[in-house]
Amino acid sequence: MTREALLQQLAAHGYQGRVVSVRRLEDLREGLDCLHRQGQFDAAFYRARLTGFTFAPPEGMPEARSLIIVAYRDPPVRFTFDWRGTPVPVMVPPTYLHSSAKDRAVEQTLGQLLIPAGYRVEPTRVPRKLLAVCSGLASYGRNNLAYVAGMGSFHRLAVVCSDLPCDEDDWPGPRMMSRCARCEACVPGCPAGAIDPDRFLIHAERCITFWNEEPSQVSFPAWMQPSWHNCLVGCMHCQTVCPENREFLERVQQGAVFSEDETRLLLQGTPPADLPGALSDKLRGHDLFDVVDLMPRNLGVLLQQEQAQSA
Ligand code: B12
Ligand code: SF4
Ligand code: SF4
Repeated sequence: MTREALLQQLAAHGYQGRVVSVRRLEDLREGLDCLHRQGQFDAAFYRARLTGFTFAPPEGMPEARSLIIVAYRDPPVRFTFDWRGTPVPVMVPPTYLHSSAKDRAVEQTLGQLLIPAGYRVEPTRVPRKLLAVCSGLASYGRNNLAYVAGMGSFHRLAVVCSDLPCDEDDWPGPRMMSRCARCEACVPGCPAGAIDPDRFLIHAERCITFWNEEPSQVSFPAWMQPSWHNCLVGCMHCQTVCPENREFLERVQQGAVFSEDETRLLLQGTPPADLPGALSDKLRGHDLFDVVDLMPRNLGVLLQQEQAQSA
């Protein structure tokens, strides 16, 4: 199996991918370390979100030769929560729902292609955007998201290590989308001011996502205006204003509808074990079970906004 043959087979499954040498793990480490040494990261953000990467081959695969990065389409999902007589649409952005199962499907496809040829694959935890961009699979938007041709930013990235040989690779390095040279829409599009016109790196500690992914006992900071919230978890402002995503914006999947009684139970923070069976099944089926504990805060602020607007 050659790299070219593998990428062709991935394309037949609707995936886009790149294969680079495992030595690139060092480049990825240096990419982050360099910014850290320059003091570009908020200390609490760095500790919480950027210290869990692995920049060595997986323990079970010391002979790893390559990193394989794959992008697959992943649309946003619109749920409906009935509240005070009104059906309120609530978005969940790409990458959150069924992500483990979808990543496993990528790993299985890679296994089916590589194992018969005598190679192995193992998942690994690396900075995925940096790898996608530096390998030439994606480009950075000014909003710091990775954009893939034909997918915009509405995709998810999966990475595995393999012993598939890859001594020579393409590594164009970090680059920004050409459209961003003549556009700044995401700068005012981010209500939190996380996208700084004077530096490329966003201020992650101001990103709404950084806060609404935190456990429910963490309150939103006082400077964060309730009207800025727009998703059950995560945020889509800088992706929806982006002209590069225009053709993908309508490709929204319909999620479940939650009745007024179900919405009330979720807002009240009912412990998952005490939820009625039908509601638990609905949440599990839509992969929302893991965000149930965030709902009193995250859904609460969205429904309050809806009410304030309709008053
Ligand atoms: C930490 C993290 C966050 C943090 C910090 C985000 C950030 N921009 O760093 C928080 C919680 C805020 C966050 C938010 C979001 N995230 Co996030 N996040 C991650 C995580 C775990 C690591 C990202 C990382 O390495 N950050 C560190 C920074 C330094 O890396 P970087 O952004 O690539 O920065 C590089 C460039 O800036 C470059 N660089 C520096 N200077 C310059 C100058 C120029 C000109 C150029 C071109 C480049 C360049 O160097 C930096 C690296 O050294 C990854 C998962 C993973 N394993 O990779 C998901 C991930 C990146 N996030 C993802 C998503 C979807 C989001 C959100 C859109 C969530 C949402 N849907 O609501 C928001 C978007 C926020 C934003 N505008 O970036 C996706 C990416 C999807 C995509 N299309 O890019 C990932 C891959 C996770 C996933 N579930 O698939 N996230
Ligand atoms: S995800 Fe939201 S808060 Fe974060 S940078 Fe984009 S618009 Fe700003
Ligand atoms: S909104 Fe404009 S500047 Fe921002 S990422 Fe999209 S194209 Fe680039």
